[in-house]
Amino acid sequence: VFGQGKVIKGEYIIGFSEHAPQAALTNLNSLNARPLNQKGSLLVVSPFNFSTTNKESLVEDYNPEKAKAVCKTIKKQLPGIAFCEPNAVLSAFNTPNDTYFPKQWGMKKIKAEKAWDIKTSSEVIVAIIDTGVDYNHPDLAKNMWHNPNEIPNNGVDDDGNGIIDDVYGANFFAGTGDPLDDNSHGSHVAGVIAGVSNNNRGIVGINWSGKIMALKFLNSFGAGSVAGAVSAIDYAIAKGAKVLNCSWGGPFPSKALQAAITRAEKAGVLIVAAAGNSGNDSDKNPLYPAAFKNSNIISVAATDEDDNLASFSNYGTQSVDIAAPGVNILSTIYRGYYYYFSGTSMATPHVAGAAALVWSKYPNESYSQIKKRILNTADKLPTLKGLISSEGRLNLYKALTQTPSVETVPPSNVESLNIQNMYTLTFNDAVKRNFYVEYEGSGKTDVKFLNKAGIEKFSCPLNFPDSDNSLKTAKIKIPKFAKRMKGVYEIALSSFKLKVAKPHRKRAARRAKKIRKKSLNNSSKICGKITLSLVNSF
Ligand SMILES: [Ca+2]
Ligand SMILES: [Ca+2]
Ligand SMILES: [Ca+2]
Repeated sequence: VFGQGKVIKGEYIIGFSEHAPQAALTNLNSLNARPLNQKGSLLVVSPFNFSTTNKESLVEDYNPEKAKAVCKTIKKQLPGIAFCEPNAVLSAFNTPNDTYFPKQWGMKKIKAEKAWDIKTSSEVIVAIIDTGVDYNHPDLAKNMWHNPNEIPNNGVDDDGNGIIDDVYGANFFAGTGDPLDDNSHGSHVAGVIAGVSNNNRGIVGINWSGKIMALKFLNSFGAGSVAGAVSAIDYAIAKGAKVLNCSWGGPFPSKALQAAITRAEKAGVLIVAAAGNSGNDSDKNPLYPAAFKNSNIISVAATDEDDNLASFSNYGTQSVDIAAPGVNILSTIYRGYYYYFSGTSMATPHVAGAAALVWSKYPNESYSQIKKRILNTADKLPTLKGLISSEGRLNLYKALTQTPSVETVPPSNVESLNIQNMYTLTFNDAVKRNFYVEYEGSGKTDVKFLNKAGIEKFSCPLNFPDSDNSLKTAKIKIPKFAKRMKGVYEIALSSFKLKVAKPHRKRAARRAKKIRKKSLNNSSKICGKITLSLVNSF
């Protein structure tokens, strides 16, 4: 019972592995259920008086025995159930702190000023899934996202998504289109990500201008449910958000929540999640969504002004990725005010804001490339050694300017990867994929896909159009039939030419020799830097 948290009384979430059979849909009414979501193969419903109210009296301790019994009853009436679980309670991870400091120390710590010499604005939509956002705040209003197909305040659901007048986002706690913050937590997060800057007032956000989508599912006490979080995540995906800030969580390993995270993963969306404020090892006492294994999650711990892990911050070499400033952070709160908050909730938007700024600089990259840029350029700190996987604290300037080498973090489904011309890829599933090559220099090549026996299955042309010194990304134009392939493949770059501006080093020459030896067509000179990365389609 312990460690599984609290649940909403009488509410259950049911998932179907296939589209819900008609019989099940008919039975929804008799169970007093409503569809929560219908995406792809998953239909989630919440039977038994689904309620958007969330008073303390409606919450109870999770009781596995009771849940098991209720789910057994539900399964009898609904065929085709993949899972059944209680609608678990999720909570904001903040620790309000009443000590004032004269400045935003966190921005200095992550080298934001140097980063702002290069880039200050982002076009990437960041969804703040939280207590809402004070969209009237003078330091936030200008940076709010606007739903392009919804006419404000006309009482009509213009874009036909089931929510009336959802202009800045939506409210999945009250079931309306108005995500106005009634707590401050979400507004504080919003200010760190994209507080309006250079306007002679208040604070500066990591993005001086940006697009904040406000999705409220936590109530005025900072509490909400999995059902609300799932709706918010699906809204964000549907409306084109690329980064989701999740400064909340809970101990219940919800399948419905993870399914929503997986839908985001498939849509190429990055989730930045707070590790939690219990001061625990999250590897042993996981909090979700931060501790889910999905490749699109960055889990964030909090550090203080002296680069120590905050006393309240969770850690974990398996489940926590990076640290960011999270103690005495000054930002916007509701009703137009400012205040200092502490928590992994405050560290998380530093990373989400960084992701938006970096992604705006490299708009053709995948979430995994952006994640890699952020994690691999973090400042390694002795205070974080052995505590979190990157052992580092966010460095915005380095994330924006440095390109991490590919050897350190190969894409998860690539079996082996080296900066030569041969790559072995294992595709265990038939998911649609795109391929990108990173390169310096310019030239042309053919990318050949070989099967295990070394027989060429197909070949794709690849152009490297630029000739300056910076790292570029080129998409490999893969024939349609090959986008959903299964099995083990080798990839070869043949007829490969690359002009390199820098003088050749010994290593590059050695590498070139090796590549020539292995190449299918060794007529060309090979040098320069080539990395291949595999990403899911988006
Ligand atoms: Ca609408
Ligand atoms: Ca409208
Ligand atoms: Ca300002």
